[in-house]
Amino acid sequence: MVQPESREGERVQLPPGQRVQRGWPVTHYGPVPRFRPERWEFRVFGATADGGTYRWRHEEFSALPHETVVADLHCVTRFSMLGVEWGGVRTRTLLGLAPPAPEVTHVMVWAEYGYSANLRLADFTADHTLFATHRAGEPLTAEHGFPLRLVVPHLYAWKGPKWVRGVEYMTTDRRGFWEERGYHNIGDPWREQRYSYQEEPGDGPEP
Ligand SMILES: Nc1nc2c(c(=O)[nH]1)N[C@H]1C(S)=C(S)[C@@H](COP(=O)(O)O)O[C@H]1N2
Ligand SMILES: [Mo]
Repeated sequence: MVQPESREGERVQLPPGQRVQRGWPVTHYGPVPRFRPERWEFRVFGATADGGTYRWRHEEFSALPHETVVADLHCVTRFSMLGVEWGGVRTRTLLGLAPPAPEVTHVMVWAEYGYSANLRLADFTADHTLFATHRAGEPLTAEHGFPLRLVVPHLYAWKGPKWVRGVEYMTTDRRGFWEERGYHNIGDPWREQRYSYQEEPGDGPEP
């Protein structure tokens, strides 16, 4: 295997225009929310198969099957972190517990203060996509998204809301927070899909 920090490794593992970041910077818009366990709930709503809304309190969510995923993180501001170990609940697990209606094509992932990110259903349900509660075996810190953040390793990291509170199943696409503010609707770092002006027909919702 190629050493991750060698030049060769960077060429192989880094999407175009990215560089490796050592340490773990904090990147987000707005303040860090305070976690209030008695008020916290995780909600799956919108076009569910049975039309109902699913809710988990914090202790219920914490009891869901826990898995580990090792993945890279690519921020659109051009830094990447390689080989981050995340622990949490895979989106596939959640999908099994809260099945979407057959017409669902996209999801909106919602976080505290109304932050949101839209994803194609296939990106949301990718094998390595998970709701992370831990990093390298330790609970997330407040500024990194405690108690819960979404990790979508194959897309730019703005597609993974920190302080996530719910998922909306959608039957059409709709732009999320950064997608409304000039960022690419899909956000694939390997194709360098950074900005909305790069979108091609079919990449985003009809204007
Ligand atoms: N709620 C929320 N989640 C967010 C953001 C944000 O502004 N708000 N920024 C995203 C961006 S652009 C990045 S690069 C990652 C950064 O995660 P980190 O601060 O843990 O490194 O969080 C993502 N999740
Ligand atoms: Mo980012």
